[in-house]
Amino acid sequence: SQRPPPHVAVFPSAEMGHLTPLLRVAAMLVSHNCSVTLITAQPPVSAAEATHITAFLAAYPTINRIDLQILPPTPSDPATSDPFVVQFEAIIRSGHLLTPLLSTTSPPISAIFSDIASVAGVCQVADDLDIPIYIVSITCARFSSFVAYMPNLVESGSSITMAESSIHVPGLVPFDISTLPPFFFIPNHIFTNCVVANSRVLTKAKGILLNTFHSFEPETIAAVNGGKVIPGFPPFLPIGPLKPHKLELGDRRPLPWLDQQPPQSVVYVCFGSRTAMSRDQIIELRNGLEGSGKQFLWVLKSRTVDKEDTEELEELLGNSFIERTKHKGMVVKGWVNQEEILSHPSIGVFLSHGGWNSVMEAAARGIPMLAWPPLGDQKVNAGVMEAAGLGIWEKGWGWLGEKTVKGEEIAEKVRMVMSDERLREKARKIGEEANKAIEVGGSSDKVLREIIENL
Ligand code: BUP
Repeated sequence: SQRPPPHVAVFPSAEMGHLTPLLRVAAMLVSHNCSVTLITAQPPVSAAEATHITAFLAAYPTINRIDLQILPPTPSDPATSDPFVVQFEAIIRSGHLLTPLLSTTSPPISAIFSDIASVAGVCQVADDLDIPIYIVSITCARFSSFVAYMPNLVESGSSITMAESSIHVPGLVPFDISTLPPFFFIPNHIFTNCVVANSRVLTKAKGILLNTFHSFEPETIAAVNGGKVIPGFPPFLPIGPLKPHKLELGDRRPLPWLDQQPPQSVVYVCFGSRTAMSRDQIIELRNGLEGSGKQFLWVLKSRTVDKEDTEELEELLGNSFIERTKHKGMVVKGWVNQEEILSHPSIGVFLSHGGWNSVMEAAARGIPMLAWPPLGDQKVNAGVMEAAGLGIWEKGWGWLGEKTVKGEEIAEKVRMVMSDERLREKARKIGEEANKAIEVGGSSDKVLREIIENL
């Protein structure tokens, strides 16, 4: 007799960089005939999260929805004013509220797929319901391994000691401390506390799904799965690059403009959904893009949360720049469909913050990158991206925001990366490997099928 299809509860935490891969995993489960319930933490921080959840559920009408009203934030922590960090902490604290919501569904939930950022809050739910928990990591295998090893590194107060210039994790190339997020070294930082709480429960998972593919990070995946990092640790399950879900969201104006540009002629500039650049750096980047002489498409953000990002382009860039460069470049504020843009033949290079979704989206299309990481896992991501051969990370620029990088330097680097034919060829090959991995019978496809069979 045929088994009923598995019913998977998928639970994203906060931020577009987390919501996006979790929604993609949900869509992949649906395409493999699973029943899916999407748990949404309410209220979300950004307008982008709210619109994407609504549009996603409309596009996938078979997906069931459960809203989790999260507990109020803890009284403001002086260590952070970042609303996304406040949300991560509140979601973890609210995780146990899921047990009654998930115990009454029909058919019963057969597994939870939890965002790595909220797993400390939901692992108890999996125990209560006696179902397996899978974790979806939103970063590269290398940073995921570091996080997995963190309980061995932290002192009381959850911070890492900065005793040496690099940190050794068994089985892996050492981590230079300058590449790790500075908040890892601050005692009792609210976000580090969350990361450590999550990392302490990772061993409860059946496996850790990763938006990467085997040939992009072969050594790290082999080290973890060979038990060299943490003996007996749940397997890393590389299933990426995650396939885009079908959502027609975002400003469509760049597309007709891109249609008019020659192949591989445009620098696409986007620093992710939550990186606000200082006024000074915006002006230098503006000068750098103009000075490079290349065509550019720039998605500009000046605030962390999109709802507050209300300054007009003219205010930020000046009228004369917009007038002068109107045939050379396009600047937009607000959400674009990045996947669609990266798929356009006119894109030559992606100047990016190195958010892991962005790296995988570039890899899937063989687009060379120039990385300039502002925070979190992004320096480690940039290092992985560069080591794989997909692009360049200009380490001398430091964390984006740490100092103001001059326009001339940016212009020079952009010209250099745009004219690097060897890099372009290498990136093209990576694109081929990425697509092979997700084809039927490819490494990522096989891993995904196995996960679903085991549900
Ligand atoms: Br901005 C922007 N359109 O306008 P990352 C982003 N994206 O489609 P982040 C758009 O959001 P973290 C836009 O394609 C990617 O899938 C983009 O994720 C998409 O960076 C996602 O690249 C952004 O991981 O997240 O948002 O900074 O802080 O978690 O790295």
